[in-house]
Amino acid sequence: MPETVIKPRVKTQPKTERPKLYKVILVNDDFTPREFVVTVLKGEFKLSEDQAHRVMITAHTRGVCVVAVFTKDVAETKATRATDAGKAKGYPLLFTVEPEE
Ligand code: NFA
Repeated sequence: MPETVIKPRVKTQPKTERPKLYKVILVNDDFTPREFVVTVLKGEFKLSEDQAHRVMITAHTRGVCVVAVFTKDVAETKATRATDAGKAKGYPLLFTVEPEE
């Protein structure tokens, strides 16, 4: 009687493409009012009052703070809109974008 040959089933991992993520960074300055920074963080990044205040204070004391990560397009759009909100009021408020490691 011929022996039974068991064929190993090798599972191939389905490849899921993950988009690169980009950090939006809040940069401190000496002129933009704290409350305005909080308002922009809540409006543009949908942070709660609490989260927005923490991010603002972190940037204020350390110089910069990561606000959130997004795909490239979304990060750039939000950083630009948030920076423009400050510009419209004559503030030097700045949000930058950098790739995540
Ligand atoms: N440093 C600003 C102030 O004391 C507040 C601020 C925080 C501005 C974070 C920009 C970013 N009014």
